[in-house]
Amino acid sequence: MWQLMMSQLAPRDKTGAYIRPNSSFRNFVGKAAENPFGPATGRYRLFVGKGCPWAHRTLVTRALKGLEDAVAVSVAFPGSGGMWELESEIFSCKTMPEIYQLAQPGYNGRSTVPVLWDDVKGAIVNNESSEIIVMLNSEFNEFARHPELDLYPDTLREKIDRWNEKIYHAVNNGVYRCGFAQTQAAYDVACSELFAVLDEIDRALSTNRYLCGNSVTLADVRLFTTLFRFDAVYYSLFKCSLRRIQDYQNLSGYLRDLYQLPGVAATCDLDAVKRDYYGNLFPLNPGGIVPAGPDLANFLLPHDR
Ligand SMILES: N[C@@H](CCC(=O)N[C@@H](CS)C(=O)NCC(=O)O)C(=O)O
Repeated sequence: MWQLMMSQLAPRDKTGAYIRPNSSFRNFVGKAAENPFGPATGRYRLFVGKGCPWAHRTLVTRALKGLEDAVAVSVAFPGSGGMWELESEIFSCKTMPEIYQLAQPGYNGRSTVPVLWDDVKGAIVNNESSEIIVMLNSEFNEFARHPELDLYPDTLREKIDRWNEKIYHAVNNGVYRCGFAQTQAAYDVACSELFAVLDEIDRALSTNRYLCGNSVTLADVRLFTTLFRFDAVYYSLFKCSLRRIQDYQNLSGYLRDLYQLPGVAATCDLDAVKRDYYGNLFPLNPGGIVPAGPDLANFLLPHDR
């Protein structure tokens, strides 16, 4: 029964390792004359879930760039039947699957968040967080309160991309590879890769304030949303339990440093994170009981970075 439930929750390969499905809407907002998705204020919105680390990346980038007035947000929460339900009905839709059907009738992939949505065309621009944050960084500068902040500068791109590739596989998706592993062997591989890369990052952070030097980049944004959930959720629910982020000399302060950047804390909702994970991944936590700790005040301690 557990195998059956897990296979519905998490696609796997023949070794029992989790495989994340590809995102299917991959358009870009941009100024080119032939691009139907031109930059504008008040035209685009993000559909997000507060618990979701991928959606959280888009909220952090929107906050750091100061795009709160330019790009709207619609919040979804996990409803019955494992689908995202919208906090308030919009375009006559109550759920994310309905939003996907509105954009593409007959769509039969997964209805994930985040989604970058075009209110004018009634279309999904993109549902891949790593691409949405690149657009939010560079294509909305005329409407941003912090256009000068470049989270993906040309000079650092190679370095950022290198970290991103490593961190996506071992950490961002790595925690899911631990939690959704369906054999001991698949879990063992994912867990040792996860902690090898966390150890490597901790070493790099002993000489650098951020992953790529003294300024925050998209590599930090992408890592942050996984670290924020780590001790509260992944450590226990996903069995990522060799070490906590709090136990790392540099990663612990680095996490607090990012949390304390202007605008970031407002995007963080640990109660929603815990409720979403512990309450909705039935095969991993059948009773749905949400643990009490850890204390959110930890994030406000001095970061000493
Ligand atoms: N590749 C996507 C992944 C997004 C994703 O997996 N979102 C999860 C929530 S954390 C989701 O909406 N899952 C619903 C489902 O798979 O049906 C991205 O990074 O944007």
